[in-house]
Amino acid sequence: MAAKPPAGDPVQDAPEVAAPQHAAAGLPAIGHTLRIAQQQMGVRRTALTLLKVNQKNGFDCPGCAWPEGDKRHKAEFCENGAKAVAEEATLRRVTPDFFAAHPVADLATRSGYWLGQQGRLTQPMYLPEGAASYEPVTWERAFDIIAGELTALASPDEAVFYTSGRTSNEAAFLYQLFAREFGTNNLPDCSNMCHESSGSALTETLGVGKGSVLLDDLHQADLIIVAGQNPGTNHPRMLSALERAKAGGAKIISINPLPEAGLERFKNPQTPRGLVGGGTALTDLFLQIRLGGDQALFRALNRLILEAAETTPGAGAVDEEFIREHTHGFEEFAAAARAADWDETLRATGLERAEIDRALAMVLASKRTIVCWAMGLTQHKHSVPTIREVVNFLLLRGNVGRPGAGVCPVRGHSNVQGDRTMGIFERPAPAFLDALEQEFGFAPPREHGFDVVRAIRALRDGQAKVFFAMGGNFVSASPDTEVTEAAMRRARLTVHVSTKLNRSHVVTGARALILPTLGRTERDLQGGGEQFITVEDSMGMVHASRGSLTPASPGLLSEPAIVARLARRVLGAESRTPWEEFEKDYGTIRDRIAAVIPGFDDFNARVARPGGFALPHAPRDSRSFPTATGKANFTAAPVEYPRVPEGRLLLQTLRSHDQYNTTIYGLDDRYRGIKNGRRVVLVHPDDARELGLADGSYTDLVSEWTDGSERRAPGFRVVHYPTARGCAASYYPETNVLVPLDSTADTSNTPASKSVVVRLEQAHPA
Ligand SMILES: Nc1nc2c(c(=O)[nH]1)N[C@H]1C(S)=C(S)[C@@H](COP(=O)(O)OP(=O)(O)OC[C@H]3O[C@@H](n4cnc5c(=O)[nH]c(N)nc54)[C@H](O)[C@@H]3O)O[C@H]1N2
Ligand SMILES: Nc1nc2c(c(=O)[nH]1)N[C@H]1C(S)=C(S)[C@@H](COP(=O)(O)OP(=O)(O)OC[C@H]3O[C@@H](n4cnc5c(=O)[nH]c(N)nc54)[C@H](O)[C@@H]3O)O[C@H]1N2
Ligand SMILES: [Mo]
Repeated sequence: MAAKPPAGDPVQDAPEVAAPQHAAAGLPAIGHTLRIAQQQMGVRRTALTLLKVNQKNGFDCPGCAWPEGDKRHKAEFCENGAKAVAEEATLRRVTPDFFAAHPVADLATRSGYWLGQQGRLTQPMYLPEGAASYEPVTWERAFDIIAGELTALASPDEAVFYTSGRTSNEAAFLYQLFAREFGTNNLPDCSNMCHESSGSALTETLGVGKGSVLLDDLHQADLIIVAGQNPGTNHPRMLSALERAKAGGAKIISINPLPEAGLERFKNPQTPRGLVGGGTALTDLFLQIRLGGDQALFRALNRLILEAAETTPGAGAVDEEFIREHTHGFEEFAAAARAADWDETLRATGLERAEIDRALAMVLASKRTIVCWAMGLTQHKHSVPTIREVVNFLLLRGNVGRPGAGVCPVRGHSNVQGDRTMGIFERPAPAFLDALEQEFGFAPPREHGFDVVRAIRALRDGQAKVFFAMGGNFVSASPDTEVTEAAMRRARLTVHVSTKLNRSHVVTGARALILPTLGRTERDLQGGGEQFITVEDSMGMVHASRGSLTPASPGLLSEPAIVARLARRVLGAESRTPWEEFEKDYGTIRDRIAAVIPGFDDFNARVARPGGFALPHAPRDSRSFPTATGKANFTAAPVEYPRVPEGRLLLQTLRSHDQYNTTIYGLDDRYRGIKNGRRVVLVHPDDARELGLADGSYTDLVSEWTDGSERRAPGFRVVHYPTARGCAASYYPETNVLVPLDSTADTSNTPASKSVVVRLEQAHPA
């Protein structure tokens, strides 16, 4: 029973709508966890597997990148982590017979949900040019095919090597090493679509593109601002940290166009009060901001803080000593902040002055402030200046580099931060390349490579011909689905190292390969014995992860083994890198990581300690800032916010409670009151009335881009919902078709998935 996927395509999208909820987790979360887990794994495997999640001797949850505390619960996972585990540890299998029964043309008509529900991939599969179906292929032959295409390229820069953020440190390090020995920096990754804006803004202002707080800082904070993030769904374990902070007296401000249930109230399933009582109210002040209004809001707060310092000097509204000793650019910033315009602020944010004054009072009362954020801040045209304004806000009161304070970009994929640390980056720092050259004795390419958006353009224009993906689901995760799919179809060869079937396997180049791999939950046995891998969480903690389940199929190879064998086959005798040794014993990879990457000295010894170790972070550890000026930089960008023409709405594309990015677990979004369907658009009742959109009616979403082009996603059920005025929300990836490829954030080039100008067009029956 458990191992059987649904027979037909189950996506009968027929949304049913109830009132949104006002609290997250509690008993229902446990019920949902067990139901989904048992459907995929059966009862025994569910119990065995879930007890290993995030334990010191277990595996790192393949869900989000939220850190584990030092004291762990017996069940250190959440409902959505359990769903992620169940997806991977499922007993369902995709065999060669499955591919024989389903030609690619058939698979291309299936939903992403259906494809994912078929189970784990079991064997390498090959789609020859012009063939209708994938056929089984040996690993040897698969590597021959890839090597043939790669060595036939006119330049190594005609190949693209994508990474999704689940890849281990060991696999990521080998993968970038292989790409660079082959001769290219074309290493786009999911980060380009995710926290790239955070990385860009933080590197420039603080000198380190990562968060500056540890878990204990959250517990010690006086004020935590959560902006553009929905932790109840996407980082549920963060709610425990917020609950603990509240118990210590912290206040919480949430800034969001949507009233997200998880931020309103948390019923901690680990405590009796959370199971049967009312739980803990989390948010003290909810600022229901318009999409893209955050830069204006933080600019206004900065103006008010400066004014408070002037009207009551000596009261410590700004941290003068910190500003003097550790920062650069204050005067220019202060002039820009003092000039903040109230009319513009209120227009951009949709807030009232009194609400901003209430926030100010809480800010001034706090000695230790943390700002947490995720995609609501990173996926706009002006995301980089927005995050820089958040940094200005924290610098003003000295809230960087002291306990209980700092920047906290909350990462998505469980090892997306580690992958970047390992060198998965299309614009590597010269110092990193120097270290690589020194250690491995080859000259790495110095020219910058393609990020995600540039890779799509290169494929579209025929400049890139081979696309290789280490995990992920590139065609569904990327913007402008039609453009991206057409670009992919132009490739000579597309290769995906994957655990599960997805749309990227059926929208292929002339030839295609699927290389099935081990997941986090599985035992990894190599020549040198049982191996473990390492990951880095959102707070820069590095620790080991060990799978314990028998692999889904004997036909799988681990990611490090795949890269090592491919490298040997492609690079041949020319490479002096000991690929074979790396494959046998991952400890030898860690020794090389220690030699190349700062902060990893004694890597093997330190990662053997339960709980792992923290990477150094200069601003956090010593208030030193490795920026161009040697100080923390204030910046003074003009305030921007999206302008929406009459009769249009600004659409954000976000996650439901039942999905992991492009992996759909189910068709419900419980906290938002939506069941049994994903094609919904949430619209404020007053906007809906003005636009003549009855609740329950159906509409097409038509995006309008500045070059006059239009994109359409048909058939969405209108849901009257308490979002901010002028704003709408729909799920990703169904709406990626609406996001123009050229609509990206300045500097970071991240697709602006949270600000799409749309017209809602209803079919009027004749
Ligand atoms: N279960 C589960 N966990 C996940 C994922 C998943 O898909 N499922 N994905 C993982 C990944 S890769 C990532 S990056 C994270 C994503 O984590 P989130 O960033 O929480 O994910 P989104 O669903 O995109 O939600 C964006 C939130 O920001 C708000 N928002 C949108 N625009 C704005 C804005 O302009 N201003 C403000 N202030 N708020 C705004 C939205 O209303 C929403 O609450 O989660 C990770 N964890
Ligand atoms: N419109 C819109 N688009 C977005 C976003 C948005 O908010 N709105 N968010 C963006 C963000 S934040 C991100 S991070 C990207 C996500 O982009 P990706 O990371 O590319 O996409 P995922 O859906 O996480 O990838 C899922 C696939 O990964 C494979 N997989 C799972 N586990 C493993 C493993 O252990 N090893 C290997 N090799 N493969 C594995 C499975 O085959 C699965 O089908 O999407 C981006 N796209
Ligand atoms: Mo992400």
